[in-house]
Amino acid sequence: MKLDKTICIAAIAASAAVPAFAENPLISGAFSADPSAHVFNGRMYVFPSHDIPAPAGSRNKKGFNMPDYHVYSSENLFDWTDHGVIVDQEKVPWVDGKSYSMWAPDCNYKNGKYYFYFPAHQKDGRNAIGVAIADKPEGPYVPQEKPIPGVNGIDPCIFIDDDGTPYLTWQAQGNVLVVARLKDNMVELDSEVVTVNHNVPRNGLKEGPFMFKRNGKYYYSFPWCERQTECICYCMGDNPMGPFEYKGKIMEQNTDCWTNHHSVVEYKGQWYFFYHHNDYCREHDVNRSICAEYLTFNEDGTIKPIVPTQRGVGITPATNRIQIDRYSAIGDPNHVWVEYNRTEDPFAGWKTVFRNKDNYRRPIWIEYDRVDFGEKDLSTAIVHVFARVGGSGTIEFHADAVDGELIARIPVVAKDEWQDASAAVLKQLKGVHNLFVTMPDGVLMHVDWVQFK
Ligand code: FUB
Repeated sequence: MKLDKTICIAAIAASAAVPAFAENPLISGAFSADPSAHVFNGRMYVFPSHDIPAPAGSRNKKGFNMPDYHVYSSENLFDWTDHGVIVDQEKVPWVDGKSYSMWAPDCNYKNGKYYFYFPAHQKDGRNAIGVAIADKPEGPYVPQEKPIPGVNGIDPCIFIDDDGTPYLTWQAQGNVLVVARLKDNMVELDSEVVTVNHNVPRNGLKEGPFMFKRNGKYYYSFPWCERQTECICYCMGDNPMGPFEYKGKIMEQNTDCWTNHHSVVEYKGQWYFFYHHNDYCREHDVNRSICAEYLTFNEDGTIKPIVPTQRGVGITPATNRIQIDRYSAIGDPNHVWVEYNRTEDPFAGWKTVFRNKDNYRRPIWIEYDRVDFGEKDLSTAIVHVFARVGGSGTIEFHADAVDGELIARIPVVAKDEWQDASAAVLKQLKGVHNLFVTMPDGVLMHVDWVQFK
C-alpha cells in the first residue's frame, strides 16, 4: 500500500535509540541503508548508512540525504541496540559538512583496533573514502584528518584475509570496481589499484562490492543494474585481487527500490545476508530500511538465490509483541492479507486483515514461524485487534499447523476501536514453535500484533 506523501516528509530525521526487530525491516524509528554486518567478540554488529528526508538547506532535495552513521548490535538477532552516532559529517575534518553524502560504509578489526571506512564529498565536491578508528566496535570513533590517498570513489569494503592482509575494494570513478592491498596501518594503500576482473556477462552499473571467504574461496559480490533496478550478483575466485568467475545472482532485482546494497556474514554457524529496501517509504526510494535473510550454499560452494521475506531472521520471544503481518506463510489472499498502518508515523508498520467473505468455510490463517515460548508457563494470550460493531468473532492461536493444537481461543467483542482482547492459554508450549493465527468466526478483523504473558 502507498504511503501519504506527508507521512514520508514527516519522518524522523535522527534519533539516538530506535526500536529494532527480528522481522524485516530490522530498524524502526529511523531509516537505514547499505548494511555492513560483521561479527566482533561473538556479537553481530551492523554498520548501515543513515537516510533522512531532505532537510531544509539540502542541495539534494530528491536524492540521498545521509548526514551520519550509527552502529547497531545484537546477540540474538531479535533485540538490536542502537549505539548512536559514530561518525557525523560535521565532525570529519576533510568532509563537506553540509553535503549529506555519507554513503555506504564498512568496518573491520585489526591489531586491536576497529577501522570504519566511509565515503563522503570532500570540500571540493570530489568523492573520497576516509577512515575512523576506535578501540571498541561501538566506538567512540576518531576520524583521520585526511581521506585515504589515492582512493577516489564510494562504497568501500574492507576484507581481511586469514593471514591478516587487508584489502580494500570500492567503486572508483567511471563506475568501475577496483581493489587494492592496504598497509598494515590500514590507512594507506600498499599496492596498485587494480580493476576487478569479474567477467559478468553484460554491462550495467556496478557498485557496493562486498568480499568474504569460505572454505578457501573468495566471494566477490556487488549490486548490478542489469535491467531496471539493482540485483545482487556474485563471483568466486582464488585470490582477493581476482580474477573472479561470475556465478549468478544472489537476489533478483525488485520493483520498488532502485538500489540494493548487501553484506554477508557467518554468525553462530549460520550465514546471513543483509540488504535494504524502501519498506517504510513507498513514496520514493531514497529513504530505505535494512533487512536480513538466511543465506545457504550448494555443495560446490555456490550460493542459493534468496527471495526477500517479511519474516527475516531470528527467533521471536512469545512475550514480545509478535508482528504477525511479518509472516512466514499466509492463507487464501482473498480472505487474509497485510496492509500498511496508515498513521502520521512512517514507522507504524503493518497489520493483518482477516475477512470472512461469501461464507468461506476453510480456515482463514497466517503463520509466523520461530516463536520462542521459553520454559515457563504463560497464562494469557493477547491480540491487538480492531473489529467494527457487528463483527464480533474469535481469534485462535494454534501450534505448528493451521489445525495444530489449540493454544488459545480469544473472543473478540466488536468495539469500533483498537483493543487488546485476551484469553487464558489452554495449551502450554515449551521452546520454539511456529504460531498459526486464525479467525474461525467473525466478519472483518484487523490484527496489529499478538503476545503472550
Ligand atoms: O546509499 C547511497 C548509495 O546507494 C550507496 O553508496 C550505494 O551502494 C547505493 O546503495
